Amino acid sequence: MVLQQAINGGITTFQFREKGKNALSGQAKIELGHRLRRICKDYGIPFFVNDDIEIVRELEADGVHIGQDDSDIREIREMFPELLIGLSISTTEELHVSRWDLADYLGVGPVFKTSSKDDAKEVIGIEGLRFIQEQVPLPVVAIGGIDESNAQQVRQTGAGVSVISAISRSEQPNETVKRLKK
Ligand code: TZP
Ligand code: MG
Repeated sequence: MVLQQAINGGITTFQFREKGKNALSGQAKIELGHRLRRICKDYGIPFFVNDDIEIVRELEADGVHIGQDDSDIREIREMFPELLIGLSISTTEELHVSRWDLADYLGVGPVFKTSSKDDAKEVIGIEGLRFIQEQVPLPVVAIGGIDESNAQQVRQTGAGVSVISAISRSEQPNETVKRLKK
């Protein structure tokens, strides 16, 4: 399975993001979450839940990641004072209207063109990524269209790298992760 192979390749964090077309819901989603959570626990990989605060406790998540249109970060911080919280930021405007100071890290992008998110905002490029990094004293994890051809460029900014399709669609996720980290 992809997660197991990605762990073998050296991923350092996993986010459970079961959404979009053909996504599981209800009990099936929770069951999948438990399976993935188990694997992460076995390998000491921090497990984050995307958006769905209802399943955070049940899956004993280490963190929650929310976007601009999800629950208010103030509520999330109150509900989960002990968890890590990530907040998505796509533009400087979003920074200005967000309580990013309540987050532990920012997810910034899309840095490059992506086909994994239907409602992705405009591509910000490496320059946009750097610009947002300069404005906040928080760790930044870059997202959007990151693959083997551009991961190094992203890492040079000091940002972390988060990836969906380059790993999940790879025939050899293990090798892909190794190359992404080179
Ligand atoms: N947020 C901004 S772009 C994106 C998300 C969730 C999708 C990233 O997926 P991929 O396949 O790595 O481009
Ligand atoms: Mg979201």
